[in-house]
Amino acid sequence: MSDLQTDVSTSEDLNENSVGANTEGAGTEASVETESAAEEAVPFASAGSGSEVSGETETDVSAETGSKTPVESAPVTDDAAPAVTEPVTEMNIADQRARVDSVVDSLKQINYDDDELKEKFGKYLKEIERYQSLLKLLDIGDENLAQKAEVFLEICENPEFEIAFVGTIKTGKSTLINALLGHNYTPVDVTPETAALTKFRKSPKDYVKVVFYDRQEWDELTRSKSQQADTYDELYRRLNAEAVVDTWVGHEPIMTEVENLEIENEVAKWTSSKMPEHFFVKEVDIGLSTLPESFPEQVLLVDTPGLFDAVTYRSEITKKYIRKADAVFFCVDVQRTIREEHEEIRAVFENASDNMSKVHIVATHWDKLNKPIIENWERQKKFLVELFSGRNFFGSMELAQKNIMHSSAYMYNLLKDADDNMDELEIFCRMTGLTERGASDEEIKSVLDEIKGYTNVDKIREVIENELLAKYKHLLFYRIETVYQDLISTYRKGIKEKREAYEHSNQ
Ligand SMILES: Nc1nc2c(ncn2[C@@H]2O[C@H](COP(=O)(O)OP(=O)(O)O)[C@@H](O)[C@H]2O)c(=O)[nH]1
Ligand SMILES: [Mg+2]
Repeated sequence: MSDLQTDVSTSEDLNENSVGANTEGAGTEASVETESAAEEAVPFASAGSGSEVSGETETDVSAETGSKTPVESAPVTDDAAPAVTEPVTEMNIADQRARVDSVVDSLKQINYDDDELKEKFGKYLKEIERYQSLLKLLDIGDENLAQKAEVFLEICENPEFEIAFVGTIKTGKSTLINALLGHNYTPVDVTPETAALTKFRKSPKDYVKVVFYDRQEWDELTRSKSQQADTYDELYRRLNAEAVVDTWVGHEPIMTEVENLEIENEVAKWTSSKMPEHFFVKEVDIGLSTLPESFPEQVLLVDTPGLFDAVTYRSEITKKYIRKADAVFFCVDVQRTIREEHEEIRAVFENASDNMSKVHIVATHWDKLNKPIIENWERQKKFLVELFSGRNFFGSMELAQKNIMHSSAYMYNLLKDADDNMDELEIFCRMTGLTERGASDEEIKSVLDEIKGYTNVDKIREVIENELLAKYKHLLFYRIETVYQDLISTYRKGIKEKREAYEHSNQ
């Protein structure tokens, strides 16, 4: 991995006494476990109000375009279809067709509690069925079509709006999510071996649900281990994980209702690299009763495992996930970005080509810059804006300027228990010139609000509230629409090719 960033101070330049120099591993110590912290936290207090959301929905549904698909243009020719042009065997065709049929069948089973969604999907379903019958008449089928139908099905089954936090391991994704949620629900500073997707959602009751790999996924994962997976292998041996592989691989998901303040312990039970179980956990789903009423239940905040895992299958899960996320907060270390990250960021933008503004780049560990407040963030931001304003990224300086943000979730969390963290806060204040050397606790306390503003966490929460939560239905429908249109155009293409082949053979 090569450091592309040369513009700002490296960690060696940092003052020995700087906060950054001694925070590595300090996250867990700083974790907030007291009741008062949970009470104090007001996560997403002003999340998009219900009325706003339904307002969005109305306009959005009227933007319906699915029904305009000109089915008439498709040739409902006679049944006797000649041999298929693609190199697909008859078995294959039957197979694909059965898959798409089962997609359509499953679509019919879905119970939507939202009338508008129901109506919209009802229309889509009819359209897809029409195409399906055409395909049957014309004897058409291919892998591509089946895949697209499955993508569509997946979204229909789970019309959820997912906000993914992604990045290299230890860039502070978990710390940031905890800060945004106002409490430490997941352990930070986990080793790279802990590699489960963690999803947070609003729920009437607090719960932790653990999902395990199935046998096929597990076999693929094991096969995908790269040469660098020594640490993984060693830990696997040390924890004697092989002894429990048959217990957990393919195990039914385990759902446990817990007290809100017990969530972190429950999650650690399954994801801590001290336990053999963590190897087999694919996903952790956390329900939070503490999110405000206005936080839509269909919106998920998702903490993803590090992107560059020696177990390729695990990074692949993350990458796939990012590509389908509705919004992405890509966390990079404020001091350096690496080439692999750039490539992944580019891939994120490729997938967001319909709406680049759904992507945010968060430069974490802002407090570790030598002079974060005074000058280095401005310089670093300029560097990042130039790097990511090009065609493959934000596409404009304005959007890059707006969507590249810094954060210091670690400092933000320290502030919640300021009394217990005066020493570290004093170092930060001195380093940044907020207070003089030897400042009293009172003086330090007088600048805590200022520091909170600098950590930028409230700003990031505001962005989530105003740009995502308030508009999620609109954005979600848009995605469904896009996938649907893609599926329909694949149907049409298949039919067109068939017609051409048919006409050709009749000439
Ligand atoms: N100084 C500082 N440390 C941070 C910051 N964010 C996270 N950390 C620390 O970086 C380490 C990794 O953080 P974590 O959230 O587990 O990273 P993840 O692997 O991306 O989820 C922990 O020790 C955190 O306390 C930050 O903004 N500033
Ligand atoms: Mg993490």
